[in-house]
Amino acid sequence: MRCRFPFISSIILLALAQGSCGGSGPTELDRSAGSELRQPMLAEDIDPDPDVVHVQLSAAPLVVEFEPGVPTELWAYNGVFPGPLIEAKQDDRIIVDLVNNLPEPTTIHWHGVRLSNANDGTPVTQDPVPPGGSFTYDFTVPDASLFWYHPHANSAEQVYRGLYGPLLVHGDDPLPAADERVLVLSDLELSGGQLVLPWADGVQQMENAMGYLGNTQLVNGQLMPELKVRSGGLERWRVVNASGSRYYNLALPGHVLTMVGTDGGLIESPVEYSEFLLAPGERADLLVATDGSDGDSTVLINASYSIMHAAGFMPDPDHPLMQLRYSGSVNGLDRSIPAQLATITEPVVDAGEFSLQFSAALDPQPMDIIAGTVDEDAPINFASFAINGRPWPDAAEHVSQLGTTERWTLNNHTVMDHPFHLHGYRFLVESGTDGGPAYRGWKDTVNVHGSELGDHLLDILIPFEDNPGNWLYHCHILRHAELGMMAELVVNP
Ligand SMILES: [Cu+2]
Repeated sequence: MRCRFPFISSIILLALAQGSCGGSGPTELDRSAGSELRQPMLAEDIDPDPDVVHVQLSAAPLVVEFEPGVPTELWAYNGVFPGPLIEAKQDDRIIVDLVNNLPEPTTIHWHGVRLSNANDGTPVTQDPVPPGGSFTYDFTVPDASLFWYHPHANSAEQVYRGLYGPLLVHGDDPLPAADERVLVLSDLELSGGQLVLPWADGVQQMENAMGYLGNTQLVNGQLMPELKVRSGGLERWRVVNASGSRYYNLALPGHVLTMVGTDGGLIESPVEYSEFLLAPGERADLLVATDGSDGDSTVLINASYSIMHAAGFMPDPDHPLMQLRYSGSVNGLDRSIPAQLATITEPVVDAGEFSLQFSAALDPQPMDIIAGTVDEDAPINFASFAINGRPWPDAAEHVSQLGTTERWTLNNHTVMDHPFHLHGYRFLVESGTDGGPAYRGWKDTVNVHGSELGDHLLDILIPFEDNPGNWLYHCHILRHAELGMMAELVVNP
């Protein structure tokens, strides 16, 4: 057994308790409400080279219990849910042997990693791995941040069933020492302890519109876990929204969430939030000064937000995610956060401008329902979602040239939000209908708000610095991507 980083002590303790860093077989861990927050199991590195992380991932069905004695079947990696935490250092080489023990083909996409094209895990880079088959991914990680991995084959279903895990790449940073946690946010629909399969009853228009939203919101696969924090302490939360549909609008009453990093690493300067919105696929690096008194408790909530907010309906109510309990204290901790965290140089646009429009073919149009010109009880037919008017796989491919920088205008011509995700490259948000970005940092996923007026624009700058090949960009509400809101980018060498 060998653990690379003695960095999150609770991971190590948990791994030791299990007798292995990697973990295999069904987990017996308590997932019911009120259990102590666990860290994702650390993936075992089988390569002794300090600059190579070699792990094995087996995708297979897994039975877990959210209520004692009530089995729930998920799909998971290495018998743990969420999948194991892969830890590496910036510029490490990562080798992953995927074995598919699922009843259908799968792949792994390394969300946010600027990697060589053949390792992107999509239908334009590889044939899906059949049941019983295997595939080895081999790439380097040039950026320090929290990334994540998930299938890119039948992904709305496979992610919903539980196939995702975190990939944390460490680098130098100027932040004060803190109690670090990886928080994987996701949701499932449970009924009587059974996983509800939203697609099982044929076409479900609500699921097509909103994605597969679950009634059970989880942190690291746990229901309303408890996290003990210290008075006078500093928490650092590396958060990923691994839900294929749900937005998380994080709020911790009485506390400020200080954002220091986003998808691709540290942002230029810290930004304070009372509510922090994380769209599907996005990550955040958040610092929280814990200044309560011993015995206090507070609840991290997913505060009310609706991806249909532009249309003024279907708000999500507040939902509790995690209990924080003050236990013990620490004095004199240096919690000062530098005013400048990173230097981010804006790339100069020297190639074409590309306008990209998200649209949805709906009948009737929600605007007509709101305007009262059609019966509000009329069934809405969500026929397809599209980029530039043509649903995947019929969408036109966009061709770019390696070594250039392009400005893309993301135009959301629907009333609902869509999280835009670009594979293989990072981008800066330049400006939007709402004004400039709230922070400067490298993104691979960004929420494009819906608009009551039918258009919402966001300009992003994309330097095509490396890794020519065939890439995808799509909405990260995975059901929308499946229904056509996805297209291909070809970067020529
Ligand atoms: Cu979408």
